[in-house]
Formats: sequence, structure tokens, C-alpha cells
Amino acid sequence: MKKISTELENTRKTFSFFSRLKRNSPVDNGLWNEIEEALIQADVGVTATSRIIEVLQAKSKELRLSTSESILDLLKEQLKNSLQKFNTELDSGGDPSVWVFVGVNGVGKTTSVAKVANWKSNENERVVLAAGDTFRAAASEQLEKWANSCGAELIKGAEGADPSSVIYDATEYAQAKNASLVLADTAGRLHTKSNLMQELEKIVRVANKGSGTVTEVLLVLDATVGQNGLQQAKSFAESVDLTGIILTKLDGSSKGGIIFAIAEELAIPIKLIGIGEGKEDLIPFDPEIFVEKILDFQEES
Ligand SMILES: Nc1nc2c(ncn2[C@@H]2O[C@H](COP(=O)(O)OP(=O)(O)O)[C@@H](O)[C@H]2O)c(=O)[nH]1
Ligand SMILES: [Mg+2]
Repeated sequence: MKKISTELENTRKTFSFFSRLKRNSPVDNGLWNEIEEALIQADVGVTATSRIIEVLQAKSKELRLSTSESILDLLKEQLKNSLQKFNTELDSGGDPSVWVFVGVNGVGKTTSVAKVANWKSNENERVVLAAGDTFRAAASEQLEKWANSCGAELIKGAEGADPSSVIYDATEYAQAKNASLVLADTAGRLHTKSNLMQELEKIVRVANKGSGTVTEVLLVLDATVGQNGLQQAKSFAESVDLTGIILTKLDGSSKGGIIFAIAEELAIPIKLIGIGEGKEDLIPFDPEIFVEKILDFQEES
């Protein structure tokens, strides 16, 4: 897996107000307005932004902070804390463990399955992929290519097959072959279609019936859709117990602030972030590094 680097440049740019900020400008209404505007522009969202500013103002008053530098340090702490209350570890406690990838169309589910397969295969784990997107034949072909390039095995069904049974078969196969991890791809579904959301609930239930245990249900969210991602997360969370979020396309997005909106409004940890289309373009989410990367003063010359 990669380390955070230039891929987050766009996100850092939307927080650029902070890099233009002078270390010792006074704490006045102008400063508060600018902080508020910067957060909203970076897609932190109105609700989360108001809450963040409220807490920041109360604390800065209590601590009698008088420079922009001290306010920014406090903001960093606060943002890190909001992300750190979550456990970002992925649970491998099943035997085999089943990780189910869910989300709407085009967010990067299949690509994320491939990236995780590549990561785990590189750590010498034996990985089985389940082609649970049986809606289109092209979907399992796409996954098959990835499986070959990652050295993972693939279990697929016929087009139109019941995704639950494909995923169930994959867990039985994994058990028989002593593979420790099953990564289950699923078809994209609109969070507004209740029959499709019920199918997800069934997928998780059936996957748990065999030898495997579903230890992760990962919602894949596309960072570029901004605040709409929040609505998707809320709807999916109503149908299945989401254990984590994979936030994709942060490389092309200036909307990294959605991370704070998710943290403030939903109790679902972000576990992985996608920073490109290749199988290596995945990084574990680290709140400390993320906040340090995007919020900083410009180097003084
Ligand atoms: N830039 C970028 N593109 C991505 C990322 N993840 C997925 N994609 C692209 O998004 C498109 C849809 O991905 P796919 O995995 O097929 O989405 P799915 O419909 O949810 O399975 C493809 O063109 C991927 O290459 C990412 O982290 N960054
Ligand atoms: Mg797909």
C-alpha cells in the first residue's frame, strides 16, 4: 500500500485558506468567518462545520487564545480527535473472514476489492474473491482480471445468479482451501430502492450461515460526490450494520472534508482511502497524518 503523498494535493488545496493564514493574525470575526468558509468549501458540510466552530470558539475563549496560530493548532487537535474516536483496524477474526463491499454504482467497489486483494496477497494471505455482482456479466469479467493480476482466486456464478449463493459458495471454497479471507463484491444499488437494500441484508445473513463469518461490511463512497455520500451512508446503515467506510477517488477530489462530515454525523469509521485507479492505490486511513497533510501554514520565507 502507498503512503499519503501528493495524491491528496487537491484536498489540501481546498483547505488552502489555512495555508494562507498568517501565524499571528488576530482572533476576530473575520478570522472565524474565514475558517467557517474554508470548512464549508472543503465539503465538511454545514452541520458539521457549525458544530466544529462552536466547540472551537468555546475552547479558544476558555484558553484565552489570541493568535491564528493557536486557533489552527486547536482546530487540528479537534479534527484529529473527531476522527480518532473510531477504530480503523479491519477485523480478520473470522475463519475465514468475509468482507462484503457495498455501495451505489460506480463508486469503486470492484476496484477496492482488487486493491484489498492485492494488499493482502502481498502479505501472503490466501484470498478468495466472490463475484457477487451477478447483475452484469462484465462485472465478474472485470473482477476476474483483477483476481489474476493479484494472485487471488475467484468464485463466480452465472449472470443473474443469486449473489448470496455465490458469496456463500466462495466462503465454503475458502474454508476448504484454507484461505483466510473472502472479499465479496456486490452489484451497485441505489440506496433508495428498498428491495435491493433487502437483498444486501440477505447477502450478509447467508454469508454467515456457512463456515465463514462476516467481519466487515464496508461501504464504498466516492469522495467526489460530496455531501450526497452522507445520505448514501445513512440509507445503507439502515439496512446493514456497516463496519467501515472506504472513501475512494480522494486523488481527484477537492472534497476531502467529507471525512469530517462523516465523522461528525455518522458513527462509522473510515478505514481505507482510495487514491487512484491502480491496485496499489489504497492507503489505510490515519487521522493524524490526514489532518497534518491538509491543514498547515505556508512555510514562511
Ligand atoms: N481516480 C480514482 N478512480 C477510481 C478510484 N477507485 C475507483 N476508481 C475508478 O472508478 C470507476 C468505477 O470503479 P468500479 O470499481 O468499477 O466501481 P463499482 O461500480 O463501484 O464497482 C473506474 O473507472 C475506476 O478505475 C480511486 O480511488 N481514484
Ligand atoms: Mg463493480
